[in-house]
Amino acid sequence: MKTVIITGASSGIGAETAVLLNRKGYQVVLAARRMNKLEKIAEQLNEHHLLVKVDVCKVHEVESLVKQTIDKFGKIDVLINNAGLGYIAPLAEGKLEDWHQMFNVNVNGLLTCTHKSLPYLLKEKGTIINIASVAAHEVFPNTVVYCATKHAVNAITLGIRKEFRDKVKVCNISPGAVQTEFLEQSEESNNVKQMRDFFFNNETLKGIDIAEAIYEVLSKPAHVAINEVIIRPNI
Ligand code: NJP
Repeated sequence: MKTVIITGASSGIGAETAVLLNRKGYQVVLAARRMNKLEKIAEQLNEHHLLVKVDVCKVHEVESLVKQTIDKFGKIDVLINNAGLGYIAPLAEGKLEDWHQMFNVNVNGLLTCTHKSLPYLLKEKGTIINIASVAAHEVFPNTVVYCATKHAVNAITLGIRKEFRDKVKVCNISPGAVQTEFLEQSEESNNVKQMRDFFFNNETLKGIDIAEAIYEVLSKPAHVAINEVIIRPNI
């Protein structure tokens, strides 16, 4: 059985991915800060799972995540760097601590999880999936710093591919608007309201759409590496 660590598994894309991969036969390690949410999601999982309370910004907690995974399952085949957040505000109104937090979680957290898992991924010729964004490929007003974090994720993915070509597969999954808790982090404003009206249009993506794309990437034979997937609502 393959072992997958999913960060940010307490809601949205991460939660849907954990449930789908577990159903498809993976041993799943769900990592996030809100244990109560993880425990609720675990009601949908078989016994091949592990819940770990982790703030990806805390190096010792990520070390403990990796240790607990190895202690229970003995290996790591897949790391899904999904934990992330975005604050919606024009630069002129942005809070410095929000900008720093986005870089801490979306970039430094992803780097910490990658650094600590890499020795085990190399042993298994494993796969890293980075949840980037359409914001990794464009820059949108009101989300400039978020876009900068996702451009950094894109650079990290491209770099891993170049340095670890035949040793570890890596893929950027870049979603457009997905109906999750993503917008709940931001203070209410006209910009947030407009985005919510767009995001919760019935025709935008659901977490399961991204989970299925991740499963497809992971299902390819050893000689096939899908490195980039951009998924937008068909509107
Ligand atoms: O959002 P949400 P999504 N340490 O809020 C976790 C990207 N994306 O599923 O710790 C550990 O439901 C948080 O867990 P908790 C987006 O940038 C989305 O949409 O318990 N975990 C929660 O499980 C992100 O990279 C859209 O609070 C931390 C999870 O992150 C990924 O998709 C579009 C953490 C966030 O779940 C998943 O976000 C796009 C920390 N310090 C890219 N901080 C979209 N929704 O439209 C947060 O292009 N988390």
